[in-house]
Amino acid sequence: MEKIALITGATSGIGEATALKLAGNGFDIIITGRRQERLNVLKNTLEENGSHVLALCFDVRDEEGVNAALGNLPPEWQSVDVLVNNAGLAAGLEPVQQGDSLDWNRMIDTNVKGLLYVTRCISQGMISRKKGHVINIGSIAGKEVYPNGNVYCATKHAVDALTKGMRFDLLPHNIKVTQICPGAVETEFSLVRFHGDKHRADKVYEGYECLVAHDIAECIWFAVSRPPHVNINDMVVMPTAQASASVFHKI
Ligand code: NDP
Ligand code: 8X3
Repeated sequence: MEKIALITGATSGIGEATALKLAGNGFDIIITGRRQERLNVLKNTLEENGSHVLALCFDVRDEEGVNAALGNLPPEWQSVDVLVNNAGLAAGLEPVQQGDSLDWNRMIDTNVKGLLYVTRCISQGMISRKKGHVINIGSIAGKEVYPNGNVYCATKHAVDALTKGMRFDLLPHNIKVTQICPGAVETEFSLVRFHGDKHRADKVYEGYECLVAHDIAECIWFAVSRPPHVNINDMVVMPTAQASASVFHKI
């Protein structure tokens, strides 16, 4: 087997682009997500290009499901070199006094607890092999707070804190920990945030050149491809036309 990368949330956007990028650079890939049909399509594409692929369909919010899927990997897939904690979402964009607790729970359970469940499972093997690389997909929303971003921003601030915490905990085990924090990337992110309202989602990306998922995949590859003694701690990556979460130069 080549080196192995496990990417959560590979059925769309940044995760899918990262699977393609790492596979193109010789990695065998474990792809995960909840949409089995999309996993099948991506697995076929990667295999046609010569990669070995394991597709695992589970919800990162389900602690038992995560443990069942990742705690019992087939022997040839157990030596995960790179974990990309990418699965995540925003749900809603309302002031906190109008917030929907279903949205809050989805974000907290996915972006924070899901990331923890997956990391605990996969880091065990990295610790016993004394090598590995955990890459957390944070956000500009983990560096600043914007109006109505409340709970999503809180979850990404949590990812920022967890990244720093993991770096301490995994330091004695020779495991790298990196955070990549994108600004606006055109994916299914806004469609999910606005509960399927395509018109509202499209507006987020109008009037300027936003990032695309491949731009972030390239940053992930840069971090992954550094020599063993170099760790990229944190990368904040924005469209040229974006200065902060809510300030854009739109034409
Ligand atoms: P997409 O909506 O395109 O992709 C999200 C991915 O996460 C999908 O593959 C989805 O798979 C997966 N996912 C969501 N919930 C779960 C769950 N409960 N269990 C398992 N998988 C899940 O959005 P992006 O690619 O943009 O988002 C990827 C990451 O990047 C997220 O963490 C997001 O917060 C972050 N980010 C995005 C930015 C942007 O502007 N797009 C900017 C900054 C950060 P499925 O539905 O099949 O389960
Ligand atoms: C996604 C970017 O600005 O919508 O994390 O929070 S933002």
